Amino acid sequence: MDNWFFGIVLLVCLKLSLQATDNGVPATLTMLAVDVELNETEHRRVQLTDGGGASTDPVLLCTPDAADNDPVRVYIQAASPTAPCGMNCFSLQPCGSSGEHCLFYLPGVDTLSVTLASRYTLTVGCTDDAEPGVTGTLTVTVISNTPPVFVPAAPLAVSLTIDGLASSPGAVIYEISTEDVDNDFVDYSMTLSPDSEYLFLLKNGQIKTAQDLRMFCGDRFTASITASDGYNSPIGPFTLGLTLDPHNEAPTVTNLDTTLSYREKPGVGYTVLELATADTTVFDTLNIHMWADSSAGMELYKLSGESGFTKMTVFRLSGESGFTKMTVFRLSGE
Ligand SMILES: [Ca+2]
Ligand SMILES: [Ca+2]
Ligand SMILES: [Ca+2]
Repeated sequence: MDNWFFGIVLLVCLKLSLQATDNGVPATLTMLAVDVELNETEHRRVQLTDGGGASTDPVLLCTPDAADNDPVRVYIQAASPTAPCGMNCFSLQPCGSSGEHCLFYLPGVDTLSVTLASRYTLTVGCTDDAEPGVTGTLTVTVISNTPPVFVPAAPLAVSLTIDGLASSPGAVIYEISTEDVDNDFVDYSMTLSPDSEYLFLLKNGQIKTAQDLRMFCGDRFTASITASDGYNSPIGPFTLGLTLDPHNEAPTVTNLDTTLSYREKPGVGYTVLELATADTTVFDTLNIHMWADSSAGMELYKLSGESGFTKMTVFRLSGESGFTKMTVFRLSGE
């Protein structure tokens, strides 16, 4: 047993002596960068560089003592401050030539916040685990995220006139453009006045017609567009004033509002009112809709005829005298 025990001790000692020798000469640490940058909104494992160098630039060189050539390793000894993203947020990995190491940010460990800590000082070391390690410092500057900007930056209000009678669905009316220095995806949001679905906004910033603008009885839209990179408050609004010239004029019924009375039991089909419609821009048809304050009213009357010859007739006899309020709604379209 004793021989086995001494054998094992001898093997361990031999192995240790092969790994490192304490000859009093430490490994050498050469700092290749002293200040690297990190985006506040970084969500990837990303290599940190000084911003001006190549993306593969190492930050330090750790070389063994030439006298014993013991294997060496690097380590992060400390980070200051320790929160909100301390030394666990960073990792040194071999890269480039022998002994060179790159610094990586590890996402998901903690949260970066320029407000809480805009700069970390990392104490990094190089050692062969025999002699004392040698250390250096590396500063990580956290770069705040910047909101996008509209391109061009001004004006933020543009007026545009288009032919409202000659637009086809899907036509590009305008294109919003933005720039984000952080290369964040910029999301657009649009509100339309009057509130409608005649125009829509694509993710690429194009504003398109959703349908033929002849269906719109009006001469103006105002579109308000904001843009957000998801990290900052939305910018804008950018306002697009869209004038339709020429445009589809809204139709009118010139003999409304009115109150009518007629003799009792006039017979089904009796014309209560011939609607006097007027529209300077009628396309295929002029559609007129009607509804009543009560469902009973809708059972009593109906609209018939086309375009300028629409009339309101008795559809069913109620057998009672009374008052029914009817609302007529005009819609001009194809
Ligand atoms: Ca050594
Ligand atoms: Ca941004
Ligand atoms: Ca019209």
